[in-house]
Amino acid sequence: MKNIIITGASSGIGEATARLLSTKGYRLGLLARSTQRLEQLVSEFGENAVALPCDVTDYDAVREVFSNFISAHGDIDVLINNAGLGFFDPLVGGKIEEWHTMVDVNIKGVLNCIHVALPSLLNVAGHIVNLGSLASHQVFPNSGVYCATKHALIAISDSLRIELPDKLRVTTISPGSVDTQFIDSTSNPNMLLQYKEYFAAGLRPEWIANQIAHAIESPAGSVLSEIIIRPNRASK
Ligand code: NJP
Repeated sequence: MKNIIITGASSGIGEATARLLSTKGYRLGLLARSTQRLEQLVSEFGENAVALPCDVTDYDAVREVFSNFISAHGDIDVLINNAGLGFFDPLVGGKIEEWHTMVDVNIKGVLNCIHVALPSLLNVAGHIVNLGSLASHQVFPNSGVYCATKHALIAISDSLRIELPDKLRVTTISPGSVDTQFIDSTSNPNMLLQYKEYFAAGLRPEWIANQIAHAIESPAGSVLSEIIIRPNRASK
């Protein structure tokens, strides 16, 4: 049975991925800060899912939940770095706390999980799936810092792939807008008004989950290094 840790499993893309993978017989470690929500999902999925309540920005906490998981269940076969957030705002007048939070969660949080999981992943020639974005490839207005954090994920994914060929598989999934709670973090009311419907009319989280499962289940001698999935409309 493959062991898969999904960060940001309490809602949106992470939850949809957990739902799909739980039907496929994997053992899941579900990581997020919302302990209660994780417990609900675990009780729904049954004995092959465990809750890993944790903030990805807290390195010691990440180390503790990962090492507990490995002690109980063995090495990590797949790490899905999905936890992330974005605050929409123009750079002028942007809130420094929000900029710092995006860097802390989207970059440092991912690095914390990779640093802790890498030795275990390398024991089993495992797989890292990083949740990038169209904003990993393109810069959009009102989301400059978010775009910077998602550009960083491409560099992190590529450097893992370059340094560890045939020891690790690395996939970056880059979606356009997806209908999740993601946009609700935005504190600027004008931005919320501008983007709310736009995200609601975007991709379904289940469609991203399908691509993640497809990447994980691709033949071991191959790697889907980059998957870009866009809403089929003029603006993304
Ligand atoms: O968003 P949402 P998505 N420590 O808000 C968790 C990327 N993406 O599913 O801690 C640990 O439903 C949070 O859990 P909790 C996006 O950048 C999205 O859309 O309990 N976990 C929740 O489970 C992100 O990387 C769109 O609050 C933390 C999850 O993260 C990924 O997709 C487009 C945490 C967020 O779930 C999933 O986002 C795109 C922390 N410190 C890329 N902070 C889109 N939706 O349009 C947050 O291109 N979480």
